[in-house]
Amino acid sequence: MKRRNFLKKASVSCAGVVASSAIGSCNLSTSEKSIVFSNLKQVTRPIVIATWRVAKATEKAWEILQNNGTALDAVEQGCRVEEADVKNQSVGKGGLPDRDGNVTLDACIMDKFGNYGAVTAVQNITHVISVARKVMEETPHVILTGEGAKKFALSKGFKEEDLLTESSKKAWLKWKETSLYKPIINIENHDTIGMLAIDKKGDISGACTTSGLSYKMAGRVGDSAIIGSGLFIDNEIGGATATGMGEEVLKTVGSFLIVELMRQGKSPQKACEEAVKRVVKKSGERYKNFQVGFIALNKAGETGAYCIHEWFNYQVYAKGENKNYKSNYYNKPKN
Ligand code: SD4
Repeated sequence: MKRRNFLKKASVSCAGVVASSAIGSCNLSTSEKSIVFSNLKQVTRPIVIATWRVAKATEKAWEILQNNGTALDAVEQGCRVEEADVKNQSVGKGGLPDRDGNVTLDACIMDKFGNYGAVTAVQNITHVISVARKVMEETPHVILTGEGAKKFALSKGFKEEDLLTESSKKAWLKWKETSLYKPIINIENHDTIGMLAIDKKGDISGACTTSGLSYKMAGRVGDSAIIGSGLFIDNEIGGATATGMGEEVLKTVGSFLIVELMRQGKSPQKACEEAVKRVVKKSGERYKNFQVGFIALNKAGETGAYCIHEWFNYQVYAKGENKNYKSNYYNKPKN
């Protein structure tokens, strides 16, 4: 029988929907009753998954989930860990600057209701993920950009800070010697954090925060803050988030694509693979020179990850264990 034929919708009986000891009996939340699950043999929750090696961020998120916190609080707080870490040169304070030497940040967040908030091209504010959440919860808008986003952040009590650390400044000055704009796969543009979590109630949320591509043109905005591209959440299905060359993710609306593929019955793994193949196909030969990686999580707590080139990895905190995994990848030598 084809996998698709296993799909169960809201109307099926409880016994048909959950065969998991993790959930126990038939006490399904409203959102779970309308879920299209691809595989319900086992339901894992809470769970958090994030791009790259971000053990401290997933640990923070897990702590919140374990204490009955919401997935939304977990992903926000998890992302803040990387934003504050000056050693991470792709996120928050310490991020590599644009070609003019300015650190500009993009971030977005989505909750279980499908609400979305984002900020783009923000300078001098470290915790842009929290500003994005405030845009979502305290304004009639979904995206604020540049000076307007900063003004909003300051009005909400966020602190103005210099985000360019000595080591990022040094790297920028070195880059300026040649000013060659050639993003190097997995090196310069590494470590944007995209995080997805399911809480004890079974609700999913996601967040994504980045300083974007290093030495980008001033004003450039990538995928990370854009709904459907860098992040997408549907509480009936699951979520997905992206890392790598934002222009390519934007052109394929990769995270939305993955959630829609899961809706059609694909596992998170198969959905990530198909999205990467879509990016590759659309790019002709160019894919050889850029990296794109996706992670996904469905409502049953199944995870998936796939990327174009080797060396993308991701962090999962589930069943009390915080582990890093190497992602499978597309660009393998063909015999
Ligand atoms: C961007 N997708 O701005 C981001 C960069 C990234 O790890 O993911 N870096 O295009």
